[in-house]
Amino acid sequence: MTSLTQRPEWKSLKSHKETLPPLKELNNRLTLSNQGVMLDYSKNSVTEETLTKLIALAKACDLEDWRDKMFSGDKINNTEERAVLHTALRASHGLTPSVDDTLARMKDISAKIRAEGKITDVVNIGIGGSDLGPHMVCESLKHLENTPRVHFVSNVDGAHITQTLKYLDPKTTLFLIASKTFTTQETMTNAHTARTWFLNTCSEKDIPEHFLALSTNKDAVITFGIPEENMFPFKDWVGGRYSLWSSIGLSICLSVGFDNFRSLLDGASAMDQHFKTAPLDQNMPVILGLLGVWYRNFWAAESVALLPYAQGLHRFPAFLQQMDMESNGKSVTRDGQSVNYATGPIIFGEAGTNGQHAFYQLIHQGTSLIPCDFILIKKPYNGNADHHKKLLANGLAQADALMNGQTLEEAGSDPHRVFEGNRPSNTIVLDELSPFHLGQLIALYEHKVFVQGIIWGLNSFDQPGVELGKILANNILKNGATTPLHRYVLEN
Ligand code: G6Q
Repeated sequence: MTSLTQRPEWKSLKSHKETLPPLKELNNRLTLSNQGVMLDYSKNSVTEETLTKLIALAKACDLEDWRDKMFSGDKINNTEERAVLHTALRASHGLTPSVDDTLARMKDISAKIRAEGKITDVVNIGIGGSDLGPHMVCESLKHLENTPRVHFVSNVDGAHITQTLKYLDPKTTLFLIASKTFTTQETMTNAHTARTWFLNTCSEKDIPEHFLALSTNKDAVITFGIPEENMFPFKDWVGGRYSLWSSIGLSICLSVGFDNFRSLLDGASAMDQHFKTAPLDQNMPVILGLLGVWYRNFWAAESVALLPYAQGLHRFPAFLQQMDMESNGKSVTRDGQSVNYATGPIIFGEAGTNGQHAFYQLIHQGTSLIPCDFILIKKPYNGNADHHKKLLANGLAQADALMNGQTLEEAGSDPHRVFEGNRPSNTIVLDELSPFHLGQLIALYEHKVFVQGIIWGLNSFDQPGVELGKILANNILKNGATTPLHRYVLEN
């Protein structure tokens, strides 16, 4: 395989960059849309020619071929020898019988629990992919009718579970032990603590009514004491950070009802269809991904700010941090060769307008180029039109300010008030914060990350970088302190 930086398409982008006029002189009008999700990418340092060259790079990297391999279940996660088929979880009914069966069970149990009203609180115990996705979605859809209440416990810090359980009643609490492997230290520790707390008031025979397992590991679930009929399985081709679409999403069904969960899946499926069928130059995830490569590799941008102007989406940056950084934070290619180019950027963000009063200073006037994604919701979802207008005006204004800046003259000759401008951003607009549009948004970013992984030649579906620390933590637990710092911290 030709090395990425040796490709003529790469070299041509490099020289092309030097010929570009400043962003604020470009007057781009670039938009794409799909079923109520609109991407405005006008405020980017690109011309039609840049986009053509980026598409040529994608073609040279066989993007379409890799995309088709993913959808058809080839084992593209080569280091773990697994297919990558989260898209099959949200495809229309009848495609995969095991998926349909689990979905039917999720529908039944969520309808029953919501109708009976005996369970007031659901506690999802999971971490990483078994926490971030469902947590983010439940927060995003809080404006819908959401009973029972859902809580998420992830950290092994005992404070997390203790503070969560403090005001709960074991008799009306349902625990979801969400773990693909059912061996994760944090989750199993919290699950055992939850069980002990529960048994202080209730008895073993009550466990089936209060503990469900969302997992692939039947033996471990049964050993823990949860009967098989309380287990909601999924397959090994569902990666942790792509698992909210599987039974790991049961907290979502319980919180907002199965119909809304189905609508979330349908939205993601609509974006899958778009990704699969739209020509590359009209394909939202492809364009977003290529713009990311453009800034990361040709403008040396080290980070990307994700700025949702919606309080509901306040966990979206955290969710996407895992999605992007765990997938593409790698420095060897699929075949184990070291890369000589930059790969995944640092993702950070905060719900607008809070971020404006915190770190936007650096984005506007700092010395780093930080491409931004603004996410706006057209329709107020909180019933308060006045607040919503202000929210949207702020988001739009920030993007304008980043691009246009403020000259010394406009700043009244005060150099502290000069904004150089020419700072790029995308604006993604959802018609509403509905489950369908949220599903589309999540899938849009999943595929964006996929596109970038393909260009960089990475396996975006493993996460070996998180293993070493886990092993060392277990060694410390087993062998005790071995360095002065260990002793200082561990020995009282
Ligand atoms: C995600 C990762 C990781 C995983 C957690 C939890 O892609 O694989 O974040 O989700 O480590 O794993 P379990 O679900 O197995 O507990």
